[in-house]
Amino acid sequence: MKRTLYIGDVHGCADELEKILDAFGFVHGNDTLYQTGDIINKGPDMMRAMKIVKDCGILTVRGNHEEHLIRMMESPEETWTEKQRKRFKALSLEEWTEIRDTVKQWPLWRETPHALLVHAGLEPGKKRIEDMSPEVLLSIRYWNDKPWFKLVKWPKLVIFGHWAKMGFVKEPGFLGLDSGCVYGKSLTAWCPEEDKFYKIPAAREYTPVKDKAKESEAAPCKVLGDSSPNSVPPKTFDEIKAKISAGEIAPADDTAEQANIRKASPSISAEWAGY
Ligand SMILES: [Mn+2]
Repeated sequence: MKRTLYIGDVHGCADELEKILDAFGFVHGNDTLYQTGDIINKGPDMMRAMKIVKDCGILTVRGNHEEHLIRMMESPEETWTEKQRKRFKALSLEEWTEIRDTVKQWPLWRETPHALLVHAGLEPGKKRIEDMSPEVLLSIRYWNDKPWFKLVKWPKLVIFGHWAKMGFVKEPGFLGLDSGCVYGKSLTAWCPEEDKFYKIPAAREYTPVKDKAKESEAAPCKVLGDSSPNSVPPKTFDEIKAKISAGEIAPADDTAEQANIRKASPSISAEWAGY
């Protein structure tokens, strides 16, 4: 029997990725592997995780971490944030270039025989995925303070990752596979032919769950301009989210579409502004 496996977010957890393929009994040339994106960053061995993706022909989608890498490497080094510089030191330029060239080939979503596969989720209120903003597809969690999948009706099963804090999600029409392997929880995968879940516990906590507020202290605001020049610049992630929600911070070339995203999900705008 030909089988399929949908694998959650890996973040460099190459051992757990290998183990889940073993547990599944992956047969090269017979079985099809899909994955929810975010193969890189945070974890112990992203080069090996990338090699497994390549060797096993895993069909991935682009995650926010892959997209951030592409955009960062295409922008001048002096515009990089401290966080980006720190991350970049994990590998050599040659290795990053190899990864960048690979992940550029990964699509934002895939239509599969069983599902629509996307890294973070879908934009509520839109019928066609082609009309949705890439930043939303790559980063959405909450939309007007509700989980996005509570606000979306889709004709096909939607398989996604990205939301480690929410963890494994199984709701009618939606399957969330990021169960936080890199945070010491587990790597999860689903086989539709067997209707079976595979779960590999993380060998350890590779990265502590991040405190965005701390990380963002004094982070420069790269993209969004502050429309109230006398105000105190925001220092924490919560502060910038509040300012974005209130419309106090907006890019000069604002569009109605961007304004809608900022209002409904300020954390998406904050993330893509470099926070
Ligand atoms: Mn992600």
